[in-house]
Amino acid sequence: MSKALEGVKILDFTHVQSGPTCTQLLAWFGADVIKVERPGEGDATRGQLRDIPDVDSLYFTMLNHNKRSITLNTKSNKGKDVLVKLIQHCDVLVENFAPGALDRMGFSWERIQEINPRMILASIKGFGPGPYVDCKVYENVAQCTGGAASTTGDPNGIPMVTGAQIGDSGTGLHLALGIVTALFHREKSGRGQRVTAAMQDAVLNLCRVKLRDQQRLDRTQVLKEYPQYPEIEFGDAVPRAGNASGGGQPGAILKCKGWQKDPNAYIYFITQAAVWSDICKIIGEEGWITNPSYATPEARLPHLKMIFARIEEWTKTKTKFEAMDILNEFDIPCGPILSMKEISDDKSLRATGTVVEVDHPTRGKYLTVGNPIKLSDSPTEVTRSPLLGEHSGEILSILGYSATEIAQLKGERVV
Ligand code: CAO
Repeated sequence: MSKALEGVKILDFTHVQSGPTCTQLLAWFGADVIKVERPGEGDATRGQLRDIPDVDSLYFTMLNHNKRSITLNTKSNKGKDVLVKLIQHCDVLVENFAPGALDRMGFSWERIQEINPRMILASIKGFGPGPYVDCKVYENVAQCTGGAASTTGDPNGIPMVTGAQIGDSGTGLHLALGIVTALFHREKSGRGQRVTAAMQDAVLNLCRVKLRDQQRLDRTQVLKEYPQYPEIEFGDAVPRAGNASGGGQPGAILKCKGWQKDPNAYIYFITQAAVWSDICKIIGEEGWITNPSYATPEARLPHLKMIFARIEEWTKTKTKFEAMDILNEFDIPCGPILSMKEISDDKSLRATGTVVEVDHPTRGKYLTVGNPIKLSDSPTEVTRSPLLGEHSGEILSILGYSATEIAQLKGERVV
């Protein structure tokens, strides 16, 4: 069975996390991803957070599956010649260098178009045009500047970043969509185009509901779904909402049986309006079904803390999985707080290929997150990440270099 992106050739100039997330997805959909790395050291993440000496780190292996690796010194003249051939050979160049690095290398967008007018140039930068356009950016900077940190965390605490890598992997996902859209457009136009995704923009896009709330706050000076309501006065900006959903379906994290010893013995519980009467019956508060102070979502808003405290009395008598089973019988939306340990052992995630075991020649077996996007006619098979420069010879020969020329380039440390 052919893969959805089979035949698409990606010149992968990405490093660290944001760009590699994008090209890994394209590789999973069947694109031939050729990762270009500096001779000797390669992507810095190969050596970061190592758990086994001299072996590619999990950080690298888990972001670079299904790719080929060529080493190339793109600042040498011979390296630039190889790069020109790679640009002619490929459909998309993806990069997340610091602003201006590609230009300094001598490969501006104008030059790339001259070499290959069908080429799509896809870039991730920290910021779009504006005062910070030249700044280098890592994950948490993007979370802070994209609005996530100011709206995340304890209502009385400092701004908080989240473990979900919305700045890096989130932007990589956005860029991947931009690339396939540009490829689709190229079918009609015959020309490549520039695709850019700024990390600040991607984070903000994922924080869309908070900009919604900012405007609701501006107009009404109150956010009744937030934990500050009704006791605390709102300021002029959307506050941190703790674990409240802050949306139309109030929710909270509640203790479950064993919470005193297990830091993850909790469940997220949503008091969806449609199942309010079932919730009341389960916790033994049938009177709330008709009591005007509790009967409607609007009436419940000032009492949410008390309501969740009462529901917690019930959840504390069940394990998070028992509570999940009981609540789901009544279609009450909820979810146990799963630890990474529990997720690694989850049989259904293994069965769907969302958690995959991969074998690596120097590392041995390890777990990774597979493709979360499932295509019925183009299933993903996760293969290991390449060793540094593992495919240099075969890629150079595809580009037309002879064995003697390849040996020479290797001897001169161009590759
Ligand atoms: N051959 C020769 N030189 C190479 C090369 C190769 N194969 N690959 C990269 N280089 C050079 C670049 O040309 C650049 O040289 P100049 O500074 O002389 O132009 C140099 O290596 C360093 O590149 P960089 O500035 O991108 O790398 P850095 O480690 O200093 O910064 C990062 C890293 C991530 C902060 C920066 O790349 C960045 O801001 N990227 C955009 C935003 C982004 O993606 N951030 C997410 C990172 S994941 O958390």
